Amino acid sequence: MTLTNSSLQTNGDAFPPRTGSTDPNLQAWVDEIARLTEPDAIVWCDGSKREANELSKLLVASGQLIRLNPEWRPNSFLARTDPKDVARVEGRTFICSTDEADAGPTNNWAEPSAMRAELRGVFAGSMRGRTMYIVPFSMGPLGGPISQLGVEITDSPYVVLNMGIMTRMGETVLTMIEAGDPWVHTVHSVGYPLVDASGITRPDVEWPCNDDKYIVQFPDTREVWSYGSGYGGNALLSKKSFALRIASVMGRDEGWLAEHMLLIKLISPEGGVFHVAAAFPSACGKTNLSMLRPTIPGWKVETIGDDIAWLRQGEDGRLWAINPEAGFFGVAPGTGETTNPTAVSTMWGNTIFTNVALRDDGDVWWEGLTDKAPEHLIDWQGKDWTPNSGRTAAHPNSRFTVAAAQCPSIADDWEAAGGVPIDAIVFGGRRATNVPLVAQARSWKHGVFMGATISSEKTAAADGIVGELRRDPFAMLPFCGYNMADYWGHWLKVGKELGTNAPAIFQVNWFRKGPDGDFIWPGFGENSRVLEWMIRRIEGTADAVDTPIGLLPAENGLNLDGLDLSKEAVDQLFAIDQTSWLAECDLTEEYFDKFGEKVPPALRAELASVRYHLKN
Ligand code: OXD
Ligand code: MN
Repeated sequence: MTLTNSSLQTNGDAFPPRTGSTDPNLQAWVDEIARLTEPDAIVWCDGSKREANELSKLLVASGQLIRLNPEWRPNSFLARTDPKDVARVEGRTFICSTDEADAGPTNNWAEPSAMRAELRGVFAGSMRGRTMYIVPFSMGPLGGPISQLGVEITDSPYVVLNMGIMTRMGETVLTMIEAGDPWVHTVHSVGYPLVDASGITRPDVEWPCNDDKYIVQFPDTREVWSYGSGYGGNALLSKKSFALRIASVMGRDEGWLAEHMLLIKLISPEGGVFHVAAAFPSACGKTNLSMLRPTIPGWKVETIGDDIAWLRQGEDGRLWAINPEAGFFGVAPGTGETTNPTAVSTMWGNTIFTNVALRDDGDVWWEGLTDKAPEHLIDWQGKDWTPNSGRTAAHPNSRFTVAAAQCPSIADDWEAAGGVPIDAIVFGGRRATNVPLVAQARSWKHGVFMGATISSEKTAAADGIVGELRRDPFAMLPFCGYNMADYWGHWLKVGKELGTNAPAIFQVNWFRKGPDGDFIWPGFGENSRVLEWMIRRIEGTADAVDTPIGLLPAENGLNLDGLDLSKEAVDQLFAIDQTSWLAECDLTEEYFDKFGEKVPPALRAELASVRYHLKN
């Protein structure tokens, strides 16, 4: 069965309420979790609009959601979290592979049976006084060849509402599971039971959570258990937990790739269509790039995904990709009328905002939405705020959850079941020094080396020594479900399979600074110039110069027409300083050494080649 609609939501009371499943495994699992967590009630979610409306009404009545003024923002809501539950908790995120070596030095590992015992302890009775929701979902278009199914059990109606936007959620998925499709098990509890073991009740709070948090992946059994947080990637288990951590392991075992990448379609002035997948660490403007408005005439960018891509070799031998998600869970601050007007239009309604500020007219605001802040707001913690308050009105990690289908730049075929063919893969970091605006990899292996060495300079003393490199290989550091060095090996293997069908690989850096400490490159819509160069390289119409670190645009190769950028500035954007690059190579060697024997020899060879060319 192939259905390609992003939303399974139907208007009416389309499905009679379920009391269970005919799939014995699913039913047994639900029974087991219910016995452990002792909820008051169990609801099987059908994904209908009626269900979403009822849940939002329930949350508004309990004070856990604020309905925004429907004149400005129809069917939209604001949630304010506990100040201790505002982001993903990497320190409490575990990869519980049977063998510790499979988690690798970049993940927290815990022995699976010991962790299961610990989880049984915290989950025991954790849903007392609450309703347990069974949320069936599909990652990717229903029935598509790259798609996968999952079920999340949660005691958070806020999570159910978000999952209804972020995934294809509902009854159809249950029928697919009952027809025998495989699925991933995920369990979530906010860890705030309303009744204790002796039967004493307590009232609910605006944002139930627990100081003790666990985000646990069991890659060998394809399971996720999350406890204590109701926030974002900690609680919407389809996203980082399934679509990256568990899916990366599925990809390793089955020969495909689950990546922290946006997906865009580029249309050239001649009508050529190209697809680009790009990996950037968190907070590097991924959503902005996925909705880019080119400044160069004749070019068009259409959105397919803003955060995650699943890539698999197609029957034609090329690499095809889908966005497994159905919505955006974007960072609000910095998303504004000038920086990303497309994202702002996407959120016209049907949006859940979390930890942004509330305007007096019942709409929302955050830093960067408009140049001028309103005179008065209620901040993300529910306190009065004015521009003189000396603190931000929205939390820096405040979010919007909105359906991708509402995005004005969404590509017509963004839900194509088989995905789109990938022409280029881009790796981006946030580097003040060394890394040029754009470089093309000489080969797939060189591209894997570029991905493995993505990094940013530490900027705050709290991060460590200022200027030291924070590594974020493939932008997957917190999201790779297995040993990072094995993951590099898997990428090399996929490249070998693709052979001459492999997409071109590029590295970009929008964040290089000049001697005055300012960013040299204007960024945003001007990044289209860099995309144009990549496409011209793929078409074979742009020249490049071979340098020790990759292929750079030839003199006048990058389209800078109409851009106020001096010759010195352009030179600084592409400067390769031998001394600092050799020093960086030493740091890369130290970094590789952390992974010991597992580092693929091909990557050590790439490092040796960069060093050799720098010296010769
Ligand atoms: C995200 C992240 O929330 O990468 O997407 O942190
Ligand atoms: Mn992300």
